[in-house]
Amino acid sequence: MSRLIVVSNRVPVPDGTGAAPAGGLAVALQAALEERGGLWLGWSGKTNEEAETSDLTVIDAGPVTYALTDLTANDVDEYYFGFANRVLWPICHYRLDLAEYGRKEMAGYFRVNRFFAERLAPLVRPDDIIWIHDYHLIPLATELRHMGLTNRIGFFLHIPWPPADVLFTMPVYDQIMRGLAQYDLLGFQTDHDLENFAGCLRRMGLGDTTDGFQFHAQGRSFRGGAYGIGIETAAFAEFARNAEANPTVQKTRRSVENRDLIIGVDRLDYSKGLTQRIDAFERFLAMNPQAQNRVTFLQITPKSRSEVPEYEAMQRQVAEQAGRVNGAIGTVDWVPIRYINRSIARPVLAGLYRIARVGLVTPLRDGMNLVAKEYVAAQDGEDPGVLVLSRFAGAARELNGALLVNPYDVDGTAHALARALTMSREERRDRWRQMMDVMLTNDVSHWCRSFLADLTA
Ligand code: GDG
Repeated sequence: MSRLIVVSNRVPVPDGTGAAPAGGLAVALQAALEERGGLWLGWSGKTNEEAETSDLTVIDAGPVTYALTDLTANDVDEYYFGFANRVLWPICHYRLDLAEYGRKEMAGYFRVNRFFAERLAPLVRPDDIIWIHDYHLIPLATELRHMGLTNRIGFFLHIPWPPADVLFTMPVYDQIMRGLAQYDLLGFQTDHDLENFAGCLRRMGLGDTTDGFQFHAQGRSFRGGAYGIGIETAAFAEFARNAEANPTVQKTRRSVENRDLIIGVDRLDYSKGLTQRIDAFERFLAMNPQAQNRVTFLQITPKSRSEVPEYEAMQRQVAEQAGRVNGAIGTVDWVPIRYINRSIARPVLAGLYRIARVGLVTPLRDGMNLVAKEYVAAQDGEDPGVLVLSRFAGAARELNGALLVNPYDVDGTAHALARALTMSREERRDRWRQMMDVMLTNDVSHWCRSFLADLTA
Protein backbone atom coordinates (compact mmCIF):
# COMPACT_ATOMS: atom_id res chain seq x y z
CA MET A 1 0.00 0.00 0.00
CA SER A 2 1.38 3.44 -0.89
CA ARG A 3 2.20 5.86 1.87
CA LEU A 4 -0.36 8.64 2.36
CA ILE A 5 0.45 12.33 2.66
CA VAL A 6 -2.30 14.65 3.86
CA VAL A 7 -1.99 18.42 3.51
CA SER A 8 -4.41 20.87 5.12
CA ASN A 9 -4.17 24.44 6.32
CA ARG A 10 -4.35 23.41 9.98
CA VAL A 11 -3.25 20.06 11.37
CA PRO A 12 -4.99 18.41 14.35
CA VAL A 13 -1.87 17.16 16.11
CA PRO A 14 -2.92 14.75 18.89
CA ASP A 15 -1.97 16.27 22.25
CA GLY A 16 -1.15 12.84 23.63
CA THR A 17 -3.48 13.21 26.61
CA GLY A 18 -6.58 11.98 24.77
CA ALA A 19 -8.47 14.55 26.87
CA ALA A 20 -10.05 16.45 24.02
CA PRO A 21 -11.75 14.08 21.56
CA ALA A 22 -10.64 14.90 18.04
CA GLY A 23 -13.28 15.80 15.42
CA GLY A 24 -14.52 13.10 13.05
CA LEU A 25 -12.41 14.30 10.13
CA ALA A 26 -9.22 14.09 12.20
CA VAL A 27 -10.12 10.62 13.46
CA ALA A 28 -10.86 9.30 9.97
CA LEU A 29 -7.74 10.75 8.39
CA GLN A 30 -5.55 9.66 11.29
CA ALA A 31 -6.93 6.11 10.90
CA ALA A 32 -6.10 6.14 7.18
CA LEU A 33 -2.63 7.51 7.92
CA GLU A 34 -2.00 4.87 10.57
CA GLU A 35 -3.08 2.10 8.22
CA ARG A 36 -0.77 3.20 5.40
CA GLY A 37 1.86 5.07 7.35
CA GLY A 38 2.18 8.66 6.42
CA LEU A 39 2.68 12.31 6.88
CA TRP A 40 0.31 15.21 7.66
CA LEU A 41 1.64 18.65 6.76
CA GLY A 42 0.20 22.12 7.32
CA TRP A 43 0.48 25.48 9.02
CA SER A 44 1.39 25.46 12.73
CA GLY A 45 -1.03 28.32 13.42
CA LYS A 46 1.98 30.42 14.53
CA THR A 47 3.57 33.43 12.89
CA ASN A 48 7.32 33.82 12.70
CA GLU A 49 9.22 36.44 10.71
CA GLU A 50 11.93 33.85 9.93
CA ALA A 51 9.37 31.28 8.74
CA GLU A 52 10.96 30.94 5.31
CA THR A 53 14.27 29.76 6.65
CA SER A 54 13.21 28.02 9.84
CA ASP A 55 12.87 24.26 10.12
CA LEU A 56 9.60 22.40 10.06
CA THR A 57 8.36 21.25 13.46
CA VAL A 58 8.26 17.48 13.12
CA ILE A 59 6.27 15.33 15.54
CA ASP A 60 6.60 11.57 15.25
CA ALA A 61 3.56 9.66 16.48
CA GLY A 62 4.21 6.02 15.55
CA PRO A 63 3.38 5.37 11.91
CA VAL A 64 2.24 8.98 11.44
CA THR A 65 4.50 12.03 11.23
CA TYR A 66 3.14 15.54 11.64
CA ALA A 67 5.10 18.34 9.95
CA LEU A 68 4.20 21.93 10.76
CA THR A 69 5.44 25.11 9.21
CA ASP A 70 5.17 28.63 10.60
CA LEU A 71 4.17 31.49 8.29
CA THR A 72 5.09 35.16 8.44
CA ALA A 73 2.43 37.57 9.72
CA ASN A 74 2.23 39.06 6.23
CA ASP A 75 1.69 35.59 4.71
CA VAL A 76 -1.16 34.91 7.12
CA ASP A 77 -2.76 38.28 6.34
CA GLU A 78 -2.61 37.83 2.60
CA TYR A 79 -3.06 34.09 2.09
CA TYR A 80 -5.36 33.16 4.97
CA PHE A 81 -7.39 36.20 5.96
CA GLY A 82 -7.00 38.09 2.69
CA PHE A 83 -7.65 35.64 -0.12
CA ALA A 84 -8.88 32.35 1.41
CA ASN A 85 -11.34 33.93 3.81
CA ARG A 86 -12.24 37.22 2.08
CA VAL A 87 -12.42 35.98 -1.50
CA LEU A 88 -12.75 32.21 -1.85
CA TRP A 89 -14.98 31.70 1.20
CA PRO A 90 -17.60 34.33 0.22
CA ILE A 91 -17.50 33.41 -3.49
CA CYS A 92 -17.95 29.69 -2.80
CA HIS A 93 -20.86 30.62 -0.50
CA TYR A 94 -22.45 32.74 -3.27
CA ARG A 95 -21.75 36.04 -1.46
CA LEU A 96 -20.41 38.20 -4.30
CA ASP A 97 -21.30 41.26 -2.22
CA LEU A 98 -18.79 40.32 0.49
CA ALA A 99 -15.75 39.43 -1.65
CA GLU A 100 -12.88 41.90 -1.24
CA TYR A 101 -10.29 41.72 -4.00
CA GLY A 102 -6.79 42.97 -3.48
CA ARG A 103 -3.89 42.20 -5.86
CA LYS A 104 -1.55 41.84 -2.88
CA GLU A 105 -3.78 39.21 -1.24
CA MET A 106 -4.23 37.28 -4.46
CA ALA A 107 -0.47 37.20 -5.04
CA GLY A 108 0.07 36.20 -1.40
CA TYR A 109 -2.26 33.22 -1.77
CA PHE A 110 -0.32 31.80 -4.72
CA ARG A 111 3.03 32.63 -3.05
CA VAL A 112 2.17 30.79 0.17
CA ASN A 113 0.96 27.78 -1.82
CA ARG A 114 4.36 27.73 -3.55
CA PHE A 115 5.98 27.90 -0.12
CA PHE A 116 3.93 24.91 1.11
CA ALA A 117 5.01 23.01 -2.03
CA GLU A 118 8.67 23.83 -1.36
CA ARG A 119 8.31 22.50 2.18
CA LEU A 120 6.50 19.37 1.07
CA ALA A 121 8.36 18.32 -2.09
CA PRO A 122 11.60 17.14 -0.41
CA LEU A 123 9.56 14.83 1.85
CA VAL A 124 7.63 13.10 -0.96
CA ARG A 125 8.66 9.64 -2.22
CA PRO A 126 7.80 8.62 -5.79
CA ASP A 127 4.98 6.24 -4.91
CA ASP A 128 3.32 8.32 -2.18
CA ILE A 129 -0.27 9.38 -2.70
CA ILE A 130 -1.11 12.94 -1.69
CA TRP A 131 -4.47 14.18 -0.43
CA ILE A 132 -4.90 17.94 -0.20
CA HIS A 133 -7.77 19.55 1.69
CA ASP A 134 -9.85 22.60 1.09
CA TYR A 135 -9.92 26.02 -0.50
CA HIS A 136 -6.76 27.33 1.15
CA LEU A 137 -4.60 25.02 -0.96
CA ILE A 138 -6.11 24.81 -4.46
CA PRO A 139 -2.88 25.78 -6.35
CA LEU A 140 -0.72 23.29 -4.43
CA ALA A 141 -0.88 20.58 -7.11
CA THR A 142 0.19 23.07 -9.80
CA GLU A 143 3.23 23.99 -7.74
CA LEU A 144 4.10 20.35 -7.06
CA ARG A 145 3.74 19.48 -10.77
CA HIS A 146 6.08 22.39 -11.65
CA MET A 147 8.62 20.77 -9.34
CA GLY A 148 8.33 17.59 -11.39
CA LEU A 149 6.14 15.49 -9.07
CA THR A 150 4.07 12.88 -10.91
CA ASN A 151 2.44 11.35 -7.81
CA ARG A 152 -1.29 10.81 -7.60
CA ILE A 153 -2.74 13.91 -6.01
CA GLY A 154 -6.32 14.21 -4.81
CA PHE A 155 -8.20 17.28 -3.59
CA PHE A 156 -11.29 17.46 -1.40
CA LEU A 157 -13.28 20.68 -1.14
CA HIS A 158 -15.14 20.97 2.18
CA ILE A 159 -17.21 23.97 1.08
CA PRO A 160 -19.63 24.42 -1.87
CA TRP A 161 -18.47 25.03 -5.44
CA PRO A 162 -20.45 27.84 -7.13
CA PRO A 163 -21.94 28.01 -10.63
CA ALA A 164 -19.93 29.65 -13.42
CA ASP A 165 -21.63 33.07 -13.28
CA VAL A 166 -20.72 33.38 -9.62
CA LEU A 167 -17.18 32.04 -9.97
CA PHE A 168 -16.39 34.27 -12.94
CA THR A 169 -16.77 37.42 -10.84
CA MET A 170 -13.49 36.49 -9.15
CA PRO A 171 -10.54 38.09 -10.98
CA VAL A 172 -8.26 35.02 -10.78
CA TYR A 173 -10.92 32.37 -11.51
CA ASP A 174 -8.97 31.15 -14.52
CA GLN A 175 -5.86 30.37 -12.49
CA ILE A 176 -7.98 28.71 -9.80
CA MET A 177 -9.75 26.47 -12.32
CA ARG A 178 -6.47 25.57 -14.03
CA GLY A 179 -5.12 24.73 -10.60
CA LEU A 180 -7.95 22.30 -9.96
CA ALA A 181 -7.31 20.61 -13.30
CA GLN A 182 -3.85 19.53 -12.06
CA TYR A 183 -5.31 16.98 -9.62
CA ASP A 184 -6.03 13.33 -10.39
CA LEU A 185 -9.20 13.25 -8.31
CA LEU A 186 -11.43 16.16 -7.27
CA GLY A 187 -13.88 15.45 -4.46
CA PHE A 188 -16.92 17.63 -3.77
CA GLN A 189 -19.52 17.36 -1.02
CA THR A 190 -22.50 16.91 -3.36
CA ASP A 191 -23.43 16.15 -6.95
CA HIS A 192 -24.59 19.78 -7.28
CA ASP A 193 -21.09 21.08 -6.51
CA LEU A 194 -19.63 18.59 -8.98
CA GLU A 195 -22.09 19.73 -11.67
CA ASN A 196 -21.20 23.36 -10.97
CA PHE A 197 -17.52 22.55 -11.43
CA ALA A 198 -18.21 20.72 -14.71
CA GLY A 199 -20.27 23.73 -15.84
CA CYS A 200 -17.40 26.12 -15.07
CA LEU A 201 -14.94 23.99 -17.03
CA ARG A 202 -17.28 23.81 -20.01
CA ARG A 203 -18.13 27.53 -20.01
CA MET A 204 -14.43 28.40 -19.94
CA GLY A 205 -13.79 26.08 -22.87
CA LEU A 206 -11.07 24.62 -20.67
CA GLY A 207 -12.27 21.06 -20.85
CA ASP A 208 -15.19 18.71 -20.82
CA THR A 209 -16.46 15.52 -19.31
CA THR A 210 -17.22 12.24 -21.02
CA ASP A 211 -19.45 10.50 -18.47
CA GLY A 212 -20.01 13.16 -15.82
CA PHE A 213 -17.05 12.01 -13.75
CA GLN A 214 -14.13 11.86 -16.14
CA PHE A 215 -12.76 15.25 -17.14
CA HIS A 216 -10.36 16.25 -19.90
CA ALA A 217 -8.63 19.60 -19.60
CA GLN A 218 -5.21 21.06 -20.40
CA GLY A 219 -4.11 17.81 -22.01
CA ARG A 220 -4.76 15.80 -18.85
CA SER A 221 -7.47 13.45 -17.68
CA PHE A 222 -8.80 13.48 -14.17
CA ARG A 223 -11.84 12.35 -12.25
CA GLY A 224 -14.38 14.20 -10.16
CA GLY A 225 -16.83 12.79 -7.66
CA ALA A 226 -19.29 13.60 -4.89
CA TYR A 227 -18.10 12.27 -1.54
CA GLY A 228 -20.36 13.70 1.15
CA ILE A 229 -18.46 13.85 4.42
CA GLY A 230 -19.95 12.11 7.46
CA ILE A 231 -19.35 11.89 11.18
CA GLU A 232 -18.40 8.94 13.37
CA THR A 233 -22.09 8.12 13.63
CA ALA A 234 -22.11 5.13 15.98
CA ALA A 235 -19.43 6.57 18.27
CA PHE A 236 -21.16 9.95 18.47
CA ALA A 237 -24.51 8.31 19.29
CA GLU A 238 -22.88 6.43 22.16
CA PHE A 239 -21.07 9.58 23.29
CA ALA A 240 -24.36 11.54 23.41
CA ARG A 241 -26.13 8.76 25.36
CA ASN A 242 -23.47 9.02 28.04
CA ALA A 243 -23.37 12.81 27.87
CA GLU A 244 -27.00 13.13 28.96
CA ALA A 245 -25.84 12.58 32.56
CA ASN A 246 -23.26 15.37 32.31
CA PRO A 247 -23.84 17.82 35.21
CA THR A 248 -23.92 20.91 32.95
CA VAL A 249 -26.45 19.21 30.66
CA GLN A 250 -28.63 18.26 33.63
CA LYS A 251 -28.40 21.77 35.00
CA THR A 252 -29.40 23.20 31.62
CA ARG A 253 -32.34 20.82 31.45
CA ARG A 254 -33.56 21.99 34.85
CA SER A 255 -33.03 25.62 33.94
CA VAL A 256 -35.29 25.46 30.87
CA GLU A 257 -37.92 23.95 33.20
CA ASN A 258 -40.56 22.13 31.16
CA ARG A 259 -40.10 24.22 28.07
CA ASP A 260 -39.17 22.68 24.70
CA LEU A 261 -35.57 23.32 23.79
CA ILE A 262 -34.61 24.35 20.25
CA ILE A 263 -30.87 24.23 19.57
CA GLY A 264 -28.64 25.94 17.00
CA VAL A 265 -24.85 25.43 16.89
CA ASP A 266 -22.69 27.30 14.40
CA ARG A 267 -19.41 29.12 14.14
CA LEU A 268 -20.26 32.81 13.94
CA ASP A 269 -20.28 33.05 10.15
CA TYR A 270 -22.47 34.89 7.67
CA SER A 271 -23.00 31.66 5.73
CA LYS A 272 -24.89 30.11 8.64
CA GLY A 273 -28.05 32.25 8.28
CA LEU A 274 -28.17 33.40 11.91
CA THR A 275 -30.13 36.61 11.41
CA GLN A 276 -32.76 34.86 9.25
CA ARG A 277 -32.95 32.11 11.90
CA ILE A 278 -33.65 34.56 14.71
CA ASP A 279 -36.25 36.28 12.50
CA ALA A 280 -37.91 32.89 11.93
CA PHE A 281 -37.98 32.13 15.65
CA GLU A 282 -39.52 35.52 16.35
CA ARG A 283 -42.09 34.95 13.58
CA PHE A 284 -42.89 31.50 15.00
CA LEU A 285 -43.66 33.06 18.40
CA ALA A 286 -45.80 35.75 16.80
CA MET A 287 -47.78 33.16 14.80
CA ASN A 288 -48.12 30.79 17.78
CA PRO A 289 -48.87 32.88 20.86
CA GLN A 290 -49.57 29.67 22.82
CA ALA A 291 -45.86 28.80 22.42
CA GLN A 292 -44.77 31.92 24.32
CA ASN A 293 -43.04 30.97 27.55
CA ARG A 294 -43.19 27.31 26.35
CA VAL A 295 -39.97 27.21 24.27
CA THR A 296 -36.34 28.22 24.69
CA PHE A 297 -34.04 28.74 21.74
CA LEU A 298 -30.41 28.05 22.65
CA GLN A 299 -27.98 29.34 20.03
CA ILE A 300 -24.35 28.37 20.61
CA THR A 301 -22.10 30.47 18.41
CA PRO A 302 -18.35 30.48 19.04
CA LYS A 303 -16.62 33.47 17.46
CA SER A 304 -14.50 32.74 14.41
CA ARG A 305 -12.23 34.75 12.10
CA SER A 306 -12.83 37.90 14.17
CA GLU A 307 -9.87 39.51 12.34
CA VAL A 308 -11.99 39.67 9.17
CA PRO A 309 -14.09 42.89 9.14
CA GLU A 310 -17.26 41.18 7.81
CA TYR A 311 -17.20 38.82 10.81
CA GLU A 312 -16.67 41.59 13.30
CA ALA A 313 -19.70 43.44 11.93
CA MET A 314 -21.77 40.26 12.10
CA GLN A 315 -20.93 39.68 15.75
CA ARG A 316 -22.51 43.00 16.63
CA GLN A 317 -25.49 42.49 14.38
CA VAL A 318 -26.50 39.07 15.74
CA ALA A 319 -25.97 40.06 19.38
CA GLU A 320 -28.13 43.16 18.91
CA GLN A 321 -30.84 41.18 17.18
CA ALA A 322 -31.00 38.51 19.92
CA GLY A 323 -31.09 41.26 22.55
CA ARG A 324 -33.89 43.07 20.75
CA VAL A 325 -36.07 39.95 20.48
CA ASN A 326 -35.51 39.06 24.13
CA GLY A 327 -36.37 42.61 25.16
CA ALA A 328 -39.52 42.68 23.05
CA ILE A 329 -40.90 39.20 23.75
CA GLY A 330 -39.26 37.97 26.96
CA THR A 331 -40.94 38.15 30.34
CA VAL A 332 -39.53 38.41 33.86
CA ASP A 333 -39.41 34.61 34.09
CA TRP A 334 -38.59 33.72 30.46
CA VAL A 335 -35.66 34.56 28.17
CA PRO A 336 -36.73 33.29 24.71
CA ILE A 337 -33.22 33.25 23.15
CA ARG A 338 -30.11 32.17 25.00
CA TYR A 339 -27.30 33.39 22.82
CA ILE A 340 -23.88 32.05 23.77
CA ASN A 341 -20.78 33.45 22.11
CA ARG A 342 -18.21 30.92 23.22
CA SER A 343 -17.25 27.37 22.43
CA ILE A 344 -18.60 24.74 24.80
CA ALA A 345 -17.09 21.36 25.69
CA ARG A 346 -17.91 18.51 23.35
CA PRO A 347 -19.65 16.27 25.95
CA VAL A 348 -21.89 19.18 26.95
CA LEU A 349 -22.68 19.87 23.29
CA ALA A 350 -23.59 16.21 22.67
CA GLY A 351 -25.85 16.11 25.74
CA LEU A 352 -27.58 19.37 24.74
CA TYR A 353 -28.29 18.01 21.26
CA ARG A 354 -29.91 15.02 22.93
CA ILE A 355 -32.25 16.98 25.17
CA ALA A 356 -33.28 19.45 22.43
CA ARG A 357 -36.65 18.81 20.75
CA VAL A 358 -35.56 20.60 17.59
CA GLY A 359 -32.19 20.98 15.86
CA LEU A 360 -32.44 24.23 13.89
CA VAL A 361 -29.80 24.17 11.14
CA THR A 362 -30.49 26.85 8.56
CA PRO A 363 -27.34 27.92 6.68
CA LEU A 364 -27.81 30.06 3.58
CA ARG A 365 -25.19 27.85 1.94
CA ASP A 366 -23.05 25.08 3.45
CA GLY A 367 -20.74 22.43 2.01
CA MET A 368 -22.19 19.70 4.22
CA ASN A 369 -22.94 20.84 7.81
CA LEU A 370 -21.86 18.35 10.42
CA VAL A 371 -24.01 19.88 13.16
CA ALA A 372 -27.10 18.51 11.37
CA LYS A 373 -25.59 15.01 11.42
CA GLU A 374 -24.42 15.28 15.03
CA TYR A 375 -27.88 16.40 16.13
CA VAL A 376 -29.51 13.37 14.51
CA ALA A 377 -26.92 10.91 15.84
CA ALA A 378 -27.37 12.29 19.37
CA GLN A 379 -31.13 11.58 19.54
CA ASP A 380 -32.85 8.90 21.57
CA GLY A 381 -34.32 6.71 18.81
CA GLU A 382 -37.40 5.93 20.93
CA ASP A 383 -38.31 9.60 21.35
CA PRO A 384 -36.19 11.62 18.93
CA GLY A 385 -36.23 15.35 18.26
CA VAL A 386 -36.79 16.82 14.79
CA LEU A 387 -34.15 18.26 12.49
CA VAL A 388 -35.19 21.45 10.67
CA LEU A 389 -32.62 21.77 7.90
CA SER A 390 -31.84 24.27 5.16
CA ARG A 391 -32.16 22.85 1.67
CA PHE A 392 -28.95 24.76 0.85
CA ALA A 393 -26.79 22.63 3.15
CA GLY A 394 -25.03 19.67 1.52
CA ALA A 395 -26.53 17.53 4.29
CA ALA A 396 -29.98 18.07 2.76
CA ARG A 397 -28.95 15.79 -0.15
CA GLU A 398 -28.79 12.87 2.29
CA LEU A 399 -31.05 13.67 5.25
CA ASN A 400 -34.49 13.18 3.71
CA GLY A 401 -36.09 12.71 7.11
CA ALA A 402 -35.46 16.35 8.06
CA LEU A 403 -38.03 19.12 7.61
CA LEU A 404 -36.33 20.92 4.74
CA VAL A 405 -36.69 24.70 4.65
CA ASN A 406 -35.61 27.65 2.56
CA PRO A 407 -33.83 29.85 5.14
CA TYR A 408 -34.63 33.02 3.17
CA ASP A 409 -38.34 32.24 3.64
CA VAL A 410 -38.84 33.34 7.23
CA ASP A 411 -42.53 32.33 7.33
CA GLY A 412 -41.70 28.90 5.92
CA THR A 413 -39.06 28.27 8.60
CA ALA A 414 -41.48 29.49 11.29
CA HIS A 415 -44.10 27.01 10.02
CA ALA A 416 -41.53 24.19 10.06
CA LEU A 417 -40.71 25.01 13.69
CA ALA A 418 -44.37 24.79 14.63
CA ARG A 419 -44.68 21.51 12.78
CA ALA A 420 -41.53 20.09 14.42
CA LEU A 421 -42.75 20.92 17.91
CA THR A 422 -46.12 19.25 17.40
CA MET A 423 -45.04 16.22 15.34
CA SER A 424 -46.27 12.83 16.51
CA ARG A 425 -43.79 10.48 18.10
CA GLU A 426 -44.40 7.93 15.36
CA GLU A 427 -43.51 10.37 12.59
CA ARG A 428 -40.46 11.56 14.51
CA ARG A 429 -39.27 7.99 14.90
CA ASP A 430 -39.77 7.19 11.20
CA ARG A 431 -37.94 10.28 10.08
CA TRP A 432 -35.09 9.71 12.52
CA ARG A 433 -34.65 6.03 11.52
CA GLN A 434 -34.46 6.99 7.86
CA MET A 435 -31.69 9.55 8.53
CA MET A 436 -29.82 7.36 10.99
CA ASP A 437 -29.69 4.43 8.54
CA VAL A 438 -28.13 6.64 5.88
CA MET A 439 -25.66 8.12 8.37
CA LEU A 440 -24.60 4.75 9.76
CA THR A 441 -23.66 3.67 6.22
CA ASN A 442 -22.20 6.98 5.06
CA ASP A 443 -20.06 7.70 8.09
CA VAL A 444 -16.72 9.48 8.01
CA SER A 445 -14.68 6.28 7.58
CA HIS A 446 -16.78 5.40 4.55
CA TRP A 447 -16.10 8.88 3.15
CA CYS A 448 -12.36 8.49 3.69
CA ARG A 449 -12.19 4.96 2.26
CA SER A 450 -14.26 5.83 -0.83
CA PHE A 451 -12.11 8.84 -1.69
CA LEU A 452 -8.85 6.95 -1.21
CA ALA A 453 -10.12 3.93 -3.16
CA ASP A 454 -10.91 6.18 -6.13
CA LEU A 455 -7.63 8.08 -5.81
CA THR A 456 -5.56 4.90 -5.85
CA ALA A 457 -7.70 3.06 -8.46
C1 GDG B 1 -16.67 23.17 7.05
C2 GDG B 1 -17.79 23.41 6.02
C3 GDG B 1 -18.46 21.00 6.27
C4 GDG B 1 -19.35 24.15 16.73
N1 GDG B 1 -19.51 24.84 17.86
C5 GDG B 1 -18.92 24.13 18.84
C6 GDG B 1 -18.39 22.96 18.28
N2 GDG B 1 -18.67 23.00 16.98
C7 GDG B 1 -18.32 21.93 16.03
C8 GDG B 1 -19.55 21.18 15.60
C9 GDG B 1 -19.10 20.57 14.27
C10 GDG B 1 -18.11 21.63 13.77
O1 GDG B 1 -17.75 22.45 14.87
C11 GDG B 1 -18.72 22.52 12.70
O2 GDG B 1 -18.80 21.80 11.51
P1 GDG B 1 -19.77 22.22 10.32
O3 GDG B 1 -19.73 21.15 9.30
O4 GDG B 1 -21.14 22.44 10.84
O5 GDG B 1 -19.27 23.63 9.77
P2 GDG B 1 -17.83 24.34 9.34
O6 GDG B 1 -17.00 24.64 10.52
O7 GDG B 1 -18.22 25.53 8.54
O8 GDG B 1 -17.08 23.26 8.42
C12 GDG B 1 -18.96 22.44 6.29
C13 GDG B 1 -17.24 20.82 7.16
O9 GDG B 1 -16.22 21.78 6.86
C14 GDG B 1 -16.62 19.43 7.02
O10 GDG B 1 -16.35 19.10 5.70
O11 GDG B 1 -19.49 20.16 6.76
O12 GDG B 1 -19.96 22.61 5.32
O13 GDG B 1 -18.24 24.75 6.06
O14 GDG B 1 -18.44 19.37 14.47
O15 GDG B 1 -19.90 20.21 16.57
N3 GDG B 1 -17.75 22.03 19.00
C15 GDG B 1 -17.60 22.26 20.35
N4 GDG B 1 -18.07 23.39 20.94
C16 GDG B 1 -18.73 24.34 20.24
O16 GDG B 1 -19.15 25.35 20.82
N5 GDG B 1 -16.97 21.35 21.10
